[in-house]
Formats: sequence, structure tokens, C-alpha cells
Amino acid sequence: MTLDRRTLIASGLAASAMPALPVRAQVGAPKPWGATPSKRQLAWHRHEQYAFVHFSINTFTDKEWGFGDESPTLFNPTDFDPHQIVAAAKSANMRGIILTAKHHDGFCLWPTMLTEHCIRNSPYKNGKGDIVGELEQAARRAGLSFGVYLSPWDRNHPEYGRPAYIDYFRKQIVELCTRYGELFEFWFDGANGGDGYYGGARETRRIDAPSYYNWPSIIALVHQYQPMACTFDPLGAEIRWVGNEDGIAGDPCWPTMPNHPYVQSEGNSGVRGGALWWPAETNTSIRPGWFYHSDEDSKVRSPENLIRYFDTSVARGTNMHLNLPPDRRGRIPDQDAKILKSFGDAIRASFATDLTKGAVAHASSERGSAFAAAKVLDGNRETYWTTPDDVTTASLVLDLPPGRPFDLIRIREHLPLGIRVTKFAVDAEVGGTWQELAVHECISAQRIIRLPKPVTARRLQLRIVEGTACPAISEVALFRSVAPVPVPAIISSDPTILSTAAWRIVSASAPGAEKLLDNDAKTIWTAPAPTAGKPVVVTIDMGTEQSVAGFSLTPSRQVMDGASPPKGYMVEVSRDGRVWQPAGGGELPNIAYALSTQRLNFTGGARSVRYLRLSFAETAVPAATLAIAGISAFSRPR
Ligand code: FUL
Ligand code: CA
Repeated sequence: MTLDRRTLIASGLAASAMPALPVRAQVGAPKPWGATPSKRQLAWHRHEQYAFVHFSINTFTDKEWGFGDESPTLFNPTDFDPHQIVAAAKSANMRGIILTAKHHDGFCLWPTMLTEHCIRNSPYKNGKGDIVGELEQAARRAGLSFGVYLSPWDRNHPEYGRPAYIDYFRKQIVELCTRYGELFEFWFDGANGGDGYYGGARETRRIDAPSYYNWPSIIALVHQYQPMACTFDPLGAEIRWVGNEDGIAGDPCWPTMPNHPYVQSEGNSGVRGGALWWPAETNTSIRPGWFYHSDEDSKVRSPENLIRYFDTSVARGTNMHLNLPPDRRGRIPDQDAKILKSFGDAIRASFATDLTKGAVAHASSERGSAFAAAKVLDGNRETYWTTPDDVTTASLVLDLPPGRPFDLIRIREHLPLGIRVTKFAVDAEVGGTWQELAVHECISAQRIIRLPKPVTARRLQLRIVEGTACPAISEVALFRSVAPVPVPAIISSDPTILSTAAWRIVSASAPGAEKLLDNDAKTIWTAPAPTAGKPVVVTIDMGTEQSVAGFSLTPSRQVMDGASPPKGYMVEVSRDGRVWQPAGGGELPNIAYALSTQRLNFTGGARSVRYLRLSFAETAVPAATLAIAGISAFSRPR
């Protein structure tokens, strides 16, 4: 039987559904409103920023998704340094690390006896290594929490799609839950089913995920061994996907969702008043791909870009989950490490001094001294300002010490009482006049408002404009932002990445195809979507005949309305632009969601060619327009 979440809760299997803290024993505290976080969810909210680490076979094959037939001997980091990885994450303020213990290709980074497709059969430490354990130990030593990603989809396992695989998958969960201390998060990827190696069958296997995995029982299994681990799951038990991989939460982004299967559009903004406390994790990668690729060395997010990501994740009450892919050495590339430190330094400096220190708080209404306005200034999340039950709109004023310009305003709702505030505004009294600084829906775990320029105010007012219950505000704080130290971008040091500088477009289905060649993923070529028998085609002249082993295609990183990357491709090559030969074709796996560069080797190895012709017969998702950000090529097969 497959349980839905409601049955699960009724059956008592989901301890997570219980309100976290017994609601404050203190007489007179308001009753919680709507869904509330569990104890483990509350602990998870406090993490705010943590790292994802994608490291596996794909690091060594230059792929984003492995097929499952890769030899374990390919996994061979030359200088794996868990302490360097942890230090880089910590320098960016990360409070935890989640490692891909097993990605879709099925290769296990821990020495399990459940399969031969694991690190025991790799050259790393002569098969005696344990990447999960080594990273876990390093994380703990640095005071960071640890979690694991375990792909439910396993393109290596012969029994995938059949009951025997579920047995294997559950045993993997138990191993990971019992060998590596306390886990703060257990990440189940939603990508599921499709073609794969499957023990040599090399076929397509589709599954009905809810009935195949029986998620309630999987989540109960995690909690049996790891009561404090929040599951990133498709069920509605603990943490939800924010609906994109760009690091952008909706504004507002409610931590509540309706009790029905995940809907992507709802995932981005959440649903006000939804029955489930199912908060969003806003994940993205510091590079275009999830795994390391040397042709992305010049495309690392800048510190300024990471600050914008902070503003669209943490500042909207969600948790930031930033992927840091180690390179083939097994270290965070030096450039990425510099950027992380610059970003982390800026965040630490920005939030170091609360400028409300010495301010005096008053409110239009208070529930008594235990819930006085001053509770928003005491630096204690457990105390809060609230009003009598029937007062759902109210205002709170801070008299500020003079001469303290601020441009960051941080407001926190007291989560154990649920989401009570629907809409709020912030005003400042400057030179004797009040001006409205911001209006938003949703405060939740926290709302950080960044002003376009610093304001020096005599008073600050928080106006609760709309609410479903009396507000419970645990903090109002003010800060002055510090900009990150810029880190200049680098050019890839890999000589097998060909320069597109001398390339030109010979012909294309739509104008503007030069945007494919400018090495800028922000400029995007679009063409009317292909129709049956009429593919979108682009022909490129590389200027001179040269040895080419394959090409790469970068989709638009921006989510574009009505546009989609191609579903698959066909490539032909020519020396003279007249006689053409096929050089490969196939699907572009995961392109619509991962939006990352695909590296496509020519069939039969490198060839001496001058012209490339690419055809796209279908869009990856239904759309009126086909969009591609870039094309480049390489001389060594990836
Ligand atoms: C996706 C996966 O398919 C990607 O490879 C990556 O692991 C990302 C975090 O989740 O669903
Ligand atoms: Ca407080």
C-alpha cells in the first residue's frame, strides 16, 4: 500500500508532522496557526547556507549523467583533500555539506559490500578509500553538519525497476544512515527512470515513482536511524525543491504547500495556508554544471553573483544549497575557492554588526510584557513580539540611535507558531518625513530586504498589513552591506578546448546565430521550434581545418518563457562545406532541468574538419521557440 502524507501522519509514522517544540508553556502565548515545522525542520531552517558536493565518475568522464556502464577504475582523484573542500565551503559561510554518495550512474563513493560498482574497485587508495567517510570526518572537524545525496534512479543496477532493487536501495539507505554519524539531510533526487546500462540490458526502464519507491516507507526508514535528518523528497515530508536549478526562490516563497503531489509552479512560491510545512531549498551550482568540467573554468559564478543568489534564497526565507564540484584532483579549484572566500567575507562583514543596538521599540499593540515590542531586539529567536489574538494588523516602531546608515533589514517570524503574517511594509522616518521602503508578502524564517542605497533614519516602522493570526515577530535587525572583493575571471587552462574566436555562421534557421559563438552564456540564439520533418539547423565555419573530437552545446541558463533547449541533436562535419558526413547524434539528457553544457564526442574519434552542421528535430519540453546559448568544440574526446 502506498500511504499519502495524511495517512502517514495519522498512522503516527511521521514524527515530523508533530509541532517541534511544545508551544511555549508560558501562559498567554498565542496558539499556532496552520502548518508548523517539526523539530528537525526547525533545526534545518537554522542551517541557512550549506554546500552540495557533486563528485563521482562523471568528474572523470566529463559528463553530467553517467550511463551506468563506466568502469570503477575511472574514479581516480590524484590529490583528494576533504579538508580543502570543507575549508572552501566554510569560507563561504556554509554550515553543512551534502555529498553525492551515489549519482544516477550507480557508482558508490563508500566501500559497500552491496555492489561491486563502488570505490573498492577503484584505484583510489588501492580500493581502501571511503570518500563519504573522509569528507564526513573533515566536515565534523570543522564544525559543519553532514548529509548525503543518494540517487533513487540507478542506471547500473540490473534489477532497477523491479522489487529486488528496492531491497538494495533500502540497504544502501541503512548503510549511509548508520555509518556516518548524525545526518542533517538526506537528499533523494527526483530524476527517475529512462535508459541505462542496467547490468548489461542497455534498455529503457520506466517506473511509476510513487508506487515503486513507496516514499512514506523510505522516509520512515531514514527517520528510524536518523531522527534529525530532513529528507529532500517528492512526498511533502520535509524539504521541497524550489522548482528551478538557478538558485531563485519565488517572492514570496511560502514554506507551506498543499497536501498533494509536488507541482513545479507551486514549488517556487509555495502556497499560503497550505496544509504541509514543506519549505523550499534553493539549490544551484557555482558552475554551469553540477560536476566539474575544465571548459567551465572561465564560467564560475562571481562573488557578486553569489550575493544575488543569497538575496534570492536566504533573503527569501529559504535555505541556500550551493554546489561546489571538486576537480579531478579531488579539490575545489583554486578560482572557485577564491570566489567563495570573497563571497563569505562579504556576507560575514555585512551581518557582523546589528545597527539596532541601543534602539527602543514600541508597538501599536502588545500582548503583555512577555511579548513586548522589545523582544524583537533581544537577539533571541525564542522570544517574540505579539499582540492579542484579535489583532492581526499592527505596527512596531524602532527609535534608532542617530547616524547609522543601513541598507539591509532582516525580519524573522517565530516559526513554531506557523506563518501568521501575510503582507507587511517597512517605512523609515528620514528628516522628519516617513517614506515607505518596501512592501512584501511573507516573512517566514527570515526576510532580508536590501535597499538600493543606505538610509539613515530616525525611526523605522514595521507594518503588518495583512495576517491570518496575531503576528509573532522574533527579530528586526539592521545592517550595512559590505561589497565583496572582486575576483577576476580566468580563461580555461585546458588547451584541448578550441577557441571560437575565428568561427562564423554560414547559415541558420533564424537570424542572430552569432550569439552561439560569443562564449557568453547570457546571449541566446532563438529559432521557431522545429516541426515534423523540419529541424532547426545551423552551419558553422571554423575558419580553418582542424582536428575536432566533438562539440559542446550550452542551453540557456535563464528560464525563458515559451522557449526550450533541444531534446536531441544530429551533427555532420565537412572539410569543404559541400560534402558532409554524419558524426553523431542522440539525446541531450537532463538538459531541460540541469540547463548545463553537454559535451558530445564524435562517433569514431577526432577528425580533421572545417565545417559543422547541427540539426535539432525537437524541443526538450513543448515550446514555441528553441533556444541555445552557445556552441564550442574540443580536440580531445571528453
Ligand atoms: C538533478 C540531477 O539530475 C542532477 O544531475 C543533479 O544531481 C541535481 C542536483 O539534481 O535532478
Ligand atoms: Ca527575540
